[in-house]
Amino acid sequence: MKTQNINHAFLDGVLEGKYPDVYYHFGVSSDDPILKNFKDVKAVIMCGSGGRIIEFADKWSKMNKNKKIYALPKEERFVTRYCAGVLFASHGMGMPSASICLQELMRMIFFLKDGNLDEMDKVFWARVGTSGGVGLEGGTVVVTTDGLMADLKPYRALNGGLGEYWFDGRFPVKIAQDIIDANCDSGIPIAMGKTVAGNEFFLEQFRLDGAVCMENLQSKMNWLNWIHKNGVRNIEMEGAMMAGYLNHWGFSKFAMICCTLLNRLNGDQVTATKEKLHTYSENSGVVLFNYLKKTVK
Ligand code: R2B
Ligand code: URA
Repeated sequence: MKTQNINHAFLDGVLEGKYPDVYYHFGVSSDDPILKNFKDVKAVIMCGSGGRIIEFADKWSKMNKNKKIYALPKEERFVTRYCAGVLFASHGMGMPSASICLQELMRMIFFLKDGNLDEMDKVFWARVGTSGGVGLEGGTVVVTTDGLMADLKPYRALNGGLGEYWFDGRFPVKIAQDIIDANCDSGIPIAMGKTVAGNEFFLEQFRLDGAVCMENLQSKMNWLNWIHKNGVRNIEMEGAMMAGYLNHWGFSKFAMICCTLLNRLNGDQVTATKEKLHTYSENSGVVLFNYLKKTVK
């Protein structure tokens, strides 16, 4: 791994057996025997919805000779499945929720790989999700190159002195390109580009259809045109944090694959039919699995 901002002060004691690590939101601790089955994990796949995680794990099991699917018992926060080297976990909506999921999963990977940096770095991370397209019609899949906040700066969080920690929002471009290459025959429209993570579906995505609306058509279009001009191709709610935290530890293999549900240059409401929305979200799953089957053996 390139950098090593790993929280050794806490995590080394877990490896030394001084105390277990409690992955509270997943309902397990590092000393739970179920985790022994996850040791061979090669990829961690996250998406917003728990139902989708169950579908992904079923699909992956079918692609791998019906290998056994393990479930973590607590599902009121995140739904988790493990099958054939892949850990699937839902993260809910938005960075506050997804950051809890990601932090506990990073700690879990550290424990599962005994803190071995080379083994940890072999793990591939992905978020698969939905998004609003910027200049792209619904159904296009965007593979992200940079995860930015609505001001086109990377993810930040307040520090103890109430200044800010800044994180690196870049996604490894080689992985993004490999994902696109693995899908050149899929027939699915795919684009590569920057992605904005809004801290809100309505306000920080500058919609005019929220219960609370602070924008007008002109300020919304100014923002959309500005981000488009700067290479942003879609808007979602987690990617800037995800890249920031994975870069912080120095992971080198991660990606975000999001289908677009609408073109935000043409409106705010998600009006596609249920069938269309299903196809759109299937698209991002197909793009992921075409890559996984080539890389996770
Ligand atoms: C995409 O879709 C969700 C909001 O509808 C959010 O989690 C995201 O990033
Ligand atoms: N998810 C988002 O966060 N924004 C959209 O416009 C669509 C899906």
